[in-house]
Amino acid sequence: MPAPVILHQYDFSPFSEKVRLAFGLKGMEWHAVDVPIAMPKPDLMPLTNGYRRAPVMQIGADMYCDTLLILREIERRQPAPSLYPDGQQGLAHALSYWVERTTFVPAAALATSVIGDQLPAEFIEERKAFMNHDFSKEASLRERPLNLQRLHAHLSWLGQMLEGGRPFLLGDRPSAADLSAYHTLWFARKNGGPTVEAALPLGPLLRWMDRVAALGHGTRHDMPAGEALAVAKASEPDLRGMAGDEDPSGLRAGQAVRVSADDRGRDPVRGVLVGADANEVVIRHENERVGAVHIHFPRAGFDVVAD
Ligand SMILES: N[C@@H](CCC(=O)N[C@@H](CS)C(=O)NCC(=O)O)C(=O)O
Repeated sequence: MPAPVILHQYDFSPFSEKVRLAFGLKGMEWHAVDVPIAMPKPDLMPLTNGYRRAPVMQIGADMYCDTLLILREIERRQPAPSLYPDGQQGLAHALSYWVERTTFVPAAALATSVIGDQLPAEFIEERKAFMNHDFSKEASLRERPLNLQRLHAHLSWLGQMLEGGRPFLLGDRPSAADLSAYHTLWFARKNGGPTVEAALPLGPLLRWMDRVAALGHGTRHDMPAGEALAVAKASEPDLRGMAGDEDPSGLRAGQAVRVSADDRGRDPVRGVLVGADANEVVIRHENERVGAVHIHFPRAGFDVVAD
């Protein structure tokens, strides 16, 4: 029996919404393990050796970090319907990378300009350290004019892509680019309500947002964290061949390395390099709660150095 697809996620998380929609696009069955919205995350750490961001996809003893790679792996395991229709994988990746890096923080801060005072004080403090950003209501209100400015050009570019009645950003079919552009706006609207909706130039995007939302979330089952740990412990990492010598800086399989995100939360994840190519870096980690696991990162957005 194939190992279940498990997403370590929380419902409030916009990047998790992107993956939930990818399951919807593909009509997949998956299991949700609820992780806390801030550290500590004691049932995730044994699986990821320190990578704490949401979401993480687990299949057996393989952990896929970062939604860029998670979507690529979902596509590899279930190719149809495609997240990269008409051979547009490169374009979809590039658009996703641009749109998330430009819209995530301003969109989140617009939401917290409305709901910032409903979030636990510890969450606000934790995110200050983790993201170097103050998401308190007070600071978010003060920054609201700037955050509206920061989104303006990017949202107008999305509108231009949809001109002439094009249903999705890359054409007639939804792609990873749509999910990446959608989830930060979903978060801003859902939490910012009418105040944020009225302030953002969303008019040309509303029907497109409805189409993306209609993809749904596939078939979700909730799973306790302990069960996910047991699945990892009972599984062997996937040994599908990845080149051990394709790192452009000369790192080689078998070497101890540290992998860090190059934007927020740069705490390194340590392990032994299993393989690396232009798109992916895989390290091995062993822990008594889960045995041996492989932790996969996308190449883009992560730095890998010898430990
Ligand atoms: N580039 C990452 C970004 C993930 C991210 O920043 N996720 C947010 C939640 S939506 C997060 O992890 N925040 C800190 C946390 O949950 O501990 C991805 O595509 O997965």
